Parts: sequence; C-alpha cells; structure tokens
Amino acid sequence: MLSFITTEQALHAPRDEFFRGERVPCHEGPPRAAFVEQALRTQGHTLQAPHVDSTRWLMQVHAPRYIDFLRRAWDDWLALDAANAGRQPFPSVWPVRTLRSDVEPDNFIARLGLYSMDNGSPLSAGTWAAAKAAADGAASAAHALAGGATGAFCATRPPGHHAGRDFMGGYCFINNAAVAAQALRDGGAARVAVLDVDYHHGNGTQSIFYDRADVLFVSVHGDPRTEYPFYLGHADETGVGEGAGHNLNLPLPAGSSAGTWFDALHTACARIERYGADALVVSLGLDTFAGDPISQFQLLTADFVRLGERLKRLGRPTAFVLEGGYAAAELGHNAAAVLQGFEA
Ligand code: Q9C
Ligand code: ZN
Repeated sequence: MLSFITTEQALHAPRDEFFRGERVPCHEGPPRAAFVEQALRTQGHTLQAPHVDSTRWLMQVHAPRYIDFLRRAWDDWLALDAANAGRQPFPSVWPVRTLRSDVEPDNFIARLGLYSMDNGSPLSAGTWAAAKAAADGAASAAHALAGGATGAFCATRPPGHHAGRDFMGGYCFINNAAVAAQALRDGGAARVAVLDVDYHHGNGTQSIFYDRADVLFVSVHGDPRTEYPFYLGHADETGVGEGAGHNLNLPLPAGSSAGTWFDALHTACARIERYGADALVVSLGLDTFAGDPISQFQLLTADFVRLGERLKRLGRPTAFVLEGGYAAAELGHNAAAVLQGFEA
C-alpha cells in the first residue's frame, strides 16, 4: 500500500512528560515512526514523502490564531530566555469555566494554556515542522484516494485526534484525520466517515465535525469515565444541528477483551455502511494492543489482521492515519498487520 513517511517526524522529540506526578521519558517519540517504517519496508510497501501541501485544509479545520501560535511557539519560548533551548515549556494555567478565552494574553505560558487541553502535549524545537509534515501526509493520502487508490497509509507522527479546532492535547497538535477528511470532501467525496479505533476517544475530531452531516464520526474507545480524555466520548454524544445523528461513540470498559472490542467494531462498521460513506478515514491508534504501557484493551497482533480484513469489507477508499500506540517495538508489526488484513 502507498504509505507516507516524513523525515521531519524526528524533529519532534520532547524529552519528557508528566505521568503519575513524575517527569518520565515521553511515550510518544521518534522510535515509534522508525519501527513502523521498518515493518512496512520489510513487507514491501511503497514509502513516500508527502507531496501535497495541507495548508488549505489545515486552515479549515483549525482556528487561524491557534495555527499562528503553534507555528511560532518554539521561537517565542526561546525569545524569553536563550537557556530555554534546553527546557520544555508546560502550561500551568487554563481558561476553564468563567474565564475568558477570546483575549489572547501576551504571556507565553498563559497562551500555551489557552491553546492546550492538558499538560500532556510537550513541545520541542521541531514540533511545528513535524506536525505540518504529518498533516501533509494526511492530505497526500486523501489525494491518492481521489486519484483512484483503494488505500493509503500515513506512518506519521505526531498523532492528531485529540487536537481540536483551537487546542493541542494528548500528544496531538494538528488533527491529521480531520485534514484528510476535509481534503476528501474538497476532492469530491460527498460523504466521509472517520472511524477512530484508538484506545482514547478522538475528542478533537468529534468536536471539529460535531455540527456537520457531511462527515460522520464513529469511535470505539475506553470509557471516558475512567480513561483519557475523560471529558468527552460518552454514548449520549450524537451530534448537534445539521450534525445531529452523525456522531457515534462506543465506549467500552478498561480491560475489555478482543471479543467485546470486535462486537463494537461491528456496530461501528454497520453505522458507516448505513451512512453510505464515499470515503473512509481510519484514525488508527494501535494502543488497543494488550502490551500497550498506558492503555487497557486486550488485542493481539493477529487481531489487527482481522481489523484490516473487516475494514476492507466496507469497500470504501480508505486513508489510514496513525494515532497512538506506545508499545514501540511491536507497533510496526501491528501496523503492518492491519495493512496485511486490508490487502488480503
Ligand atoms: N501527562 C494518543 O494516544 N496522556 N494520545 C497521559 C498525561 C494521555 C494519548 C499523560 C494519553 C494521550 C494519541
Ligand atoms: Zn490513544
């Protein structure tokens, strides 16, 4: 399958994040993409650099002031103190209920909080370059489908599904799946479905398309009552306005078996068939793997082959966008397994 990789991904390399009250090495780092690239190469997939500029769709799914912030964030951080080159900025204050988010403060950390949902999206020098290249990968995959390809895969990072219209979160900066969906719409697909199979609910993608009927969002994920992102992803979120009835959440208890997960996948696929999607974007999180260090579903590598087979049966042009998955050494095999099932 035509697959997109970027050299820029290596430039997004934050050293650590906060986890259970401590600073720990960041779970989301360059080795993830390297393992996926290696596994795809071994299986003989065609690897390419993105060739489509995503700017146009990026600006449709994100707020311009957020993109302006992200583009300049590292330079602004360095401008405060040259020694910041060796430090990571983290937000420490957020405009929650009753506070104003319409006025952008001058203070850098205050702006970082305004544009963040958590402190779990560490920035580094190359974050913008890497995130933009990943979005270009999503746009390139959409372009390939518009040109007649049956599938395309983005072996890219950072991931995107927690990023909303004007905020980063959960290791995500630009919503790559939303960019792909918007590019597919503009490329002539009247109805686009986004199927999110990451362990964590794709709050960013849901919120971007929540009031739209032209993009259906369907997600199978850990129940937000106990699992990140906690504040979105419940079964009663079904869309609003023109988007009413075009959002389906299938939350499952932490610890759910592969059998339970595939039952939910069946429901998700039935909804996509009923919608009559002209194209499909899969937010392919592989943190549903039993060995994932921060997630609690029980899928094995063979289950990812089954996932690919089930998606193939939907019979829609399909853009796969890599989201989470933190068992780095197994990540490549699990990604390759999905493609193997899809191409069988
Ligand atoms: N500092 C994805 O799988 N992070 N994101 C917990 C908080 C939440 C996962 C650590 C996990 C986010 C794309
Ligand atoms: Zn995840």
